[in-house]
Amino acid sequence: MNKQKLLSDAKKILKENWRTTNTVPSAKLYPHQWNWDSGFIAIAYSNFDQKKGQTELLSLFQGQWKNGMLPHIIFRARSDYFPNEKFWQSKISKDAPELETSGITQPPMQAIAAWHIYENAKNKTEAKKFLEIIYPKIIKFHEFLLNQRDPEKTGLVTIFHPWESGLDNSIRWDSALRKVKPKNLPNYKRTDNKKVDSSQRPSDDDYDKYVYISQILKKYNYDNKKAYKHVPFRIKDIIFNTILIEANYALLRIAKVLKQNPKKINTWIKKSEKSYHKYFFEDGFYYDYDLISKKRIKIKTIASLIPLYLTHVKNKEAKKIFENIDKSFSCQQCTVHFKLATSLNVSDKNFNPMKYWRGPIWLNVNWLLYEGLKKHKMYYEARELKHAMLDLVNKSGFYEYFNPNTGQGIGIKDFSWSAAMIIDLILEKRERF
Ligand code: 2M8
Repeated sequence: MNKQKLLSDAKKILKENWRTTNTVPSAKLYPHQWNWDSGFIAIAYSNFDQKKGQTELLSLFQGQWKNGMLPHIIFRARSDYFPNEKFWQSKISKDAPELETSGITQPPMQAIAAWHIYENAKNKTEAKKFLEIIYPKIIKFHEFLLNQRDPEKTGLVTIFHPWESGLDNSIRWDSALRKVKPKNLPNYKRTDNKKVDSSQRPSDDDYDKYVYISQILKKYNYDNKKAYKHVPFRIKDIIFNTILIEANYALLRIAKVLKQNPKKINTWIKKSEKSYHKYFFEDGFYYDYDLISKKRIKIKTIASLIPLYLTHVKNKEAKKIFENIDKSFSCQQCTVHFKLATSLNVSDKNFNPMKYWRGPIWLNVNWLLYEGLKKHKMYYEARELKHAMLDLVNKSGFYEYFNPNTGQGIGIKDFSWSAAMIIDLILEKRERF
């Protein structure tokens, strides 16, 4: 494998997807700024372009709402993407910012990315200035999440929409969505399924439900308190909350650099960690918790593996979680054995190697597992996973997701976070093998 060529191809993709202050996930399919994508992308920049990394993250906060929410999309350009700014109508909320945004959020990668920027910075003075600006904004976002999005007062965030999970049509949401019965839907036209083979994208039924849940949030002008009882999708999501806890650990490190009082952050971490096991753990596995049915969603998906990324999980427990990748996630019958975690356990009857978050391999979540393996000192396994990711992209290109049976790249090509993860894997200085 020619790593230098892979690296320069990856950088070229980020360069082509750069738009003045931020990077779009894909020029064709996702031509705006996305919340957690910008986090992964900023991590890549932290390795070779400190300034761009800082700008990427700061530009995201231009879309921050007055109540602290960081929206999942900031609309900066005209495009035919659906749902667009006219659909979201963010201005119906008293908290909306000047920029046009969506009305929901996504997993909070920003503190983690900001810490990568500081850690990798050539110019530490600049990086510290950047931390000074971004720290209160991130605190405000986490405050929003832990105050307004945790009415159950558990220390764990409740997501209101499958899009907030980032794993939109994951099979984890099927049982909750089955009970959602859309009515009075507005006329809308999907464009995503014209740009990518429609059989790979979420179904029209899924989209009706996504639109319907958004309509309910709009009905209450995005007032979380008022919408809470009416929104038909309320989930304690493992991936979202795992990222939040680790983001709070990153905030602690930032607070130390800035000599800020860490008391509030410590309290958040303690509370979240206390509830984590209680809500998510059953029969040796981690599952999301559905607040409406009051049950865990007992399907083994990539989400069950993500606790590996947690600092507070013991090394022994992390080992057990990782063994499951080998047992049920990486594809045993595949023509190419990539040993990467699939988005759904391969023996599930609904496993589909081609359909969006219902089977294919995604690089961002595998990168989280890779970071988790290092945290828990499983360096050999981490190295294997890293090489599998590099190998896959080297053979198949910078696609959005990959068929685990063949390694074929699917979804959109020249996808920013796939390029970003490869850049970080090649350039990271954190490797301690
Ligand atoms: C996908 O989600 C968007 C909606 O937010 C879509 O399908 O239109 C997801 O993979 C999500 O995690 C990601 O942030 C977004 C942009 O890459 O695309």
